[in-house]
Amino acid sequence: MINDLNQKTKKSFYNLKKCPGCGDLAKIQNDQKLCSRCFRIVNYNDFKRAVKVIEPKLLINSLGKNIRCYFVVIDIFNFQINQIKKILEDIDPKILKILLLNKMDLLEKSSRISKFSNKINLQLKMIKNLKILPICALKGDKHMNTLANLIIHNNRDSAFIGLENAGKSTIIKHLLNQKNIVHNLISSRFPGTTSNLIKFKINDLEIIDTPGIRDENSLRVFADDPFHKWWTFKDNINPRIFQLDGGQSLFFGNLIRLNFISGTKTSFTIYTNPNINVFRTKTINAKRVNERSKTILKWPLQDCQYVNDNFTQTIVLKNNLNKVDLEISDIGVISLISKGQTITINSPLKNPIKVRNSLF
Ligand SMILES: Nc1nc2c(ncn2[C@@H]2O[C@H](COP(=O)(O)OP(=O)(O)OP(=O)(O)O)[C@@H](O)[C@H]2O)c(=O)[nH]1
Ligand SMILES: [Mg+2]
Repeated sequence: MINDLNQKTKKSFYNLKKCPGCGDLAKIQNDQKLCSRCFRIVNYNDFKRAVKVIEPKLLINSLGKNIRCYFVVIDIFNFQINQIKKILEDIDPKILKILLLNKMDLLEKSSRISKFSNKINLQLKMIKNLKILPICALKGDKHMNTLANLIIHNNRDSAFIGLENAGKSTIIKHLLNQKNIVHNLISSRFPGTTSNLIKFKINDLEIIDTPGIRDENSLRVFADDPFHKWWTFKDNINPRIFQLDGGQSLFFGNLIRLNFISGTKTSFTIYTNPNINVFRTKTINAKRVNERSKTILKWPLQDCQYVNDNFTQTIVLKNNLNKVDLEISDIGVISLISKGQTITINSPLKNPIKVRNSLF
């Protein structure tokens, strides 16, 4: 009898339903709108990462045949071009794809926007049915209005896909707010906020938010919890320039170290999170640097005094004087002129850095 009563009370107290914040099937208290995970993100800025890892191809297949347009969202300072190319290639070539270059507000000069989108267009010219649109979801700008018009004008059911934290949910929230559509969708600075598909209707068109694709080269996964709040930021990224000679190293906090092994004096232009401390030292002193800079190096790994030397990636650049970018997931981009230099990178991952033709 008591057991029966307990079960009845439990049943009426909790209901298993799809959380409108993250899309997860979760136990939600009857007097609450969100699951406990979303509630904690919204109210306490406290986060538990979803454990599911999503394969891009499986995600695209799971969206069904009704989708006639894919919005592929990227954070302009946090993507690797080959990874995006691969996602775009996984989509049926006959279907329209719109690449949304999000977080344009982080560029220090708005005049650079068209240069950036033209260059990315050139690098993705082999992808059929692709359009490119720079946007800033957070501030909403004329490009966001173009996006809203595009959705209505296209008259196609659409899905937003992309890496974790690229801004998919922020974009959809903005579109829903613009149309005065009531919703409880959440976005946050933590990667993996959305954990399942969430469907909305805008003017009878279906719009789907999806969980982010996890980046296999993500360096942020190694950061200790208290430092996650430093990872996203709302300031412009002002490039930091370092002139390096062979035999010098650059630390990015205590997470990675770039060593300039050989080559002529080179200018390294670094586009990275303003919270990341970048500093230079002689490579031979690199291991001792923690003695001098204990406080600088206590980020973003609490108990690690200097960059872990477990893995060393070696990059030998071509001697063709082209401008190239080193893409470093979760850290940003380093631009330099390719003059046959040899560079090594120490980090907790085997091969975290990829080289592309420069977008800057
Ligand atoms: N500076 C800037 N930040 C943005 C912009 N759009 C989104 N963000 C921030 O990026 C972070 C991630 O946004 P979300 O919308 O949750 O990203 P998501 O792609 O839905 O992430 P997942 O659900 O994890 O896949 C949040 O801190 C947003 O405030 C933008 O245009 N500019
Ligand atoms: Mg999301």
